[in-house]
Amino acid sequence: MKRPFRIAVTGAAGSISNSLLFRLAAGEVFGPDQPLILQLIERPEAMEALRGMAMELEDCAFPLLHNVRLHDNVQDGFRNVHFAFLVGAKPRGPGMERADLLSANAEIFSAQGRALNDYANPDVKVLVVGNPANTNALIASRNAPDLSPSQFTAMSRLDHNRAQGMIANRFGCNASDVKKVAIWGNHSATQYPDLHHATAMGAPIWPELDPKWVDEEYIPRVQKRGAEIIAARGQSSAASAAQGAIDHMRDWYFGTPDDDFVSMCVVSDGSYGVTKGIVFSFPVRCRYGRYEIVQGLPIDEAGRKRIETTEKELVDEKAAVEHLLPAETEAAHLNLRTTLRSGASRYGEEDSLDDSEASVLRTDRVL
Ligand code: NAX
Repeated sequence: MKRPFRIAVTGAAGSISNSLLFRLAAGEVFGPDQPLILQLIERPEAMEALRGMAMELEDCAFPLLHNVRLHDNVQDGFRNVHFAFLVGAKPRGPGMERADLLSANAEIFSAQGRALNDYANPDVKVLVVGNPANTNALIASRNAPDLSPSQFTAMSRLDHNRAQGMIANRFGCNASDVKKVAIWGNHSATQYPDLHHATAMGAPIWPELDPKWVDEEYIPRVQKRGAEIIAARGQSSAASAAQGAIDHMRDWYFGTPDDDFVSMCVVSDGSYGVTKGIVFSFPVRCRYGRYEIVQGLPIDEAGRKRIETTEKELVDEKAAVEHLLPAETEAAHLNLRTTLRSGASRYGEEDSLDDSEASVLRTDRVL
């Protein structure tokens, strides 16, 4: 039997996790033969809700679920983890400006970056879902001097899937027949969903599309889909966000198909002229646990302008949290090469799978 992967999930009692955890435990991310230990992290106030979640996980009797550990702090929660889903974040409160939201989350994610640096497996792969996801990922990465910036990513896969699903709907085909859509930039309303390289059932779709429909209907709809869902169901996307997180991590780990690419927010290495050192969504291909930004895609004038708009938003976000970005990690972020780490099978000497620490609430204590 394989040794278990340790998976940390923050915000584990929240809505996205309510879908994500069960599908993780069922083997949908790391495969049907990969045992898991879930290290679930919540705010102290939410530990009771988290215990409820752990009981439900236990009640599923998942064969792959080796253990569930509940933590109210990231130091214990990130210990020896191979993968981390950073889902929990501070939501925007009434009257809160975007800058306030950025700095409230900046504190959370700088502490999480430090804890990942100090306690996680050195090959940890990190996916930030909690908003503002791109800048949160940058803050975490900049606070982890011993990890590579390429180990930190943020999620634009939900946007990518939305972009793909809407095209499938328009062309009357299955979503899996739509390939090579791309999301550029921020996971926000400035993102640029790009159809220039997309195909449906193997044929390029751009010649079939009315540019007015793309500009005035399609792009705004993808950009504002989150708000459209909140208006319709009174709650933000949860199951589809969990699906995006599953797809992102699965493809990072197992690789992308040869005839397709996916969108991931990664630290910019200057590809396509995008400012280095911001976390920006690019089309990427993954192989052997590494990702590589797809190079050489033609970008037209209108696309270039859209990329500049979303890039500027991320540069401004970075400026707003500059005081939380340690100078010592700047060079690593500005001189990034796409030589990325692979593998998720490194186990620390001390990783004895011992669950006896006092800080761990074992699920059998709550039953
Ligand atoms: P919920 O409010 O349902 O759950 C969030 C959970 O995080 C809560 O249980 C809360 O106690 C916990 N939490 C907050 N701060 C924490 C901390 N410092 N440490 C550990 N846990 C903490 O939100 P949910 O709907 O699950 O959404 C979670 C995040 O995903 C939000 O920031 C949301 O904006 C973001 N989203 C990101 C998306 C993306 O594509 N990148 C799409 C979906 C979603 O909007």
